[in-house]
Amino acid sequence: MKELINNIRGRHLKLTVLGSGYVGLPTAALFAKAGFYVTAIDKKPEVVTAVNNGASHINEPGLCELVSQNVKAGRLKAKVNNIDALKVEGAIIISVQTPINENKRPNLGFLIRAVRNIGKNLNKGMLVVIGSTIPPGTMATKVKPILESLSNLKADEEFYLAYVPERIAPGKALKEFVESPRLVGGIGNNSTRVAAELFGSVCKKVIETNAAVAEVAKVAENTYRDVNIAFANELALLCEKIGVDVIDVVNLANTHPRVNIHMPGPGVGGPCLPKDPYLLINSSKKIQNVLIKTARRVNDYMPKHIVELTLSALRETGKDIKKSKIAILGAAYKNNVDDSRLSPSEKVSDELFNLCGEVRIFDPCCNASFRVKKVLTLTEALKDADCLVIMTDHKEFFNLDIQEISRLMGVKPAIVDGRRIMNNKEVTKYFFYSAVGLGKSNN
Ligand code: SAJ
Repeated sequence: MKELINNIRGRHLKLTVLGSGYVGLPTAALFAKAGFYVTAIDKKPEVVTAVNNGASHINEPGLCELVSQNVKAGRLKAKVNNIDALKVEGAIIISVQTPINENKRPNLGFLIRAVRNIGKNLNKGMLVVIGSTIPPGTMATKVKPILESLSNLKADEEFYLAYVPERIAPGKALKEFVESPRLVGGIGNNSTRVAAELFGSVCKKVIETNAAVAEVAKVAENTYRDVNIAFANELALLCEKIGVDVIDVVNLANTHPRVNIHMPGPGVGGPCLPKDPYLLINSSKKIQNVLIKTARRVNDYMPKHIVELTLSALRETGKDIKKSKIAILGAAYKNNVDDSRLSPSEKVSDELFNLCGEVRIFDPCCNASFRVKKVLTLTEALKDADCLVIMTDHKEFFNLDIQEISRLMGVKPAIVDGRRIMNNKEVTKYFFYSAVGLGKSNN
């Protein structure tokens, strides 16, 4: 253990990061920046080629520069995933995807395959870190026994094993990797110590715990956010019926020192929040998990609500739905990212595509267009459109020129604001305006 810690302190430790995606590549690049010799492994040859050419396949602020600098300095290289690439020494951080299947059950196939391959090549004194989000209990019941039985080595004594969940949000990955306190949960005290030493060389603050607690804490964080957003969304639906604006309500309620209601919106997307609550509840079949499941249902309903608001806006403005032209702003699952994974915009685009005459989508950050027509400018999106549907709050969509938009759109234009980025008073002068949580006042 002393030798491993000295190797970390002296930056002699060889580090491998398995999975070079949204989390793995920033991880590899930041450890290389801290002075380690890092090999990033990925199953996609094009990702490996890009990294070895000093580029990043992910659009993350600062990442391309960081990859380029460290490849040039000889501290970062990439390899295609195969059994030879996994014959590693030093430490390995596993950052592969852990999705859910159609039945909302965790699919740990990628992780277990990786753990098996590492187990077959594990050497005495190595550190194995799991960074992927996992269902509670996975370290003790799956990862540890697989590694021990395939290597014939004892965890926490002959090799070290820790769960160190990531906490980075796309768009702020590099900053959050360094600045967010990092949970380090070893399978035993030695493993916690060694992993804390490694992550402490890049992260400003590490919090030592054990693997079992870290597993639950990680999925609890994302489930808390999902449940909070579901509450905001349900409040929004209520405010529409009551006749008040949910934004006023949330802002006022949040002046209470112990209240922090999140923002309602057109649904919850991305690679984590729609999935992680299921990783948490799948860990026990004995409990009904009514709250967490209901929150998921509320958030999953929101894209449907946006479609209903759109259809009702078209009716109110006297349009024939089947002939109507719709302009959708935003394909990304959240603001200022190019990521469309599980984006609520996909569900809205698909439904409107089935119901309306023509649907176009414009997103200055993200290439996805789902089943609908992608346009490259706002003007193209708006031309003669009957309804503008705002799905993502990219900075480019703030301060739109309302008069110019109304001039470009068809007669009696409508706006459905899923992100509450429009100024209610100004927009209603030119448009039929409806928005998530905006109740029409009776007084
Ligand atoms: N959203 C709302 N209202 C809000 C906040 C978010 O509707 O008030 C929506 C967003 O528009 C988006 C979805 O929720 O569609 C998820 O966005 P997000 O910003 O909450 O989260 P992610 O998926 O980008 O990143 C989350 C983060 N977790 C928490 O904030 C607790 C991040 O720190 C994690 O590292 C990441 O999940 C992960 O990988 O687990």
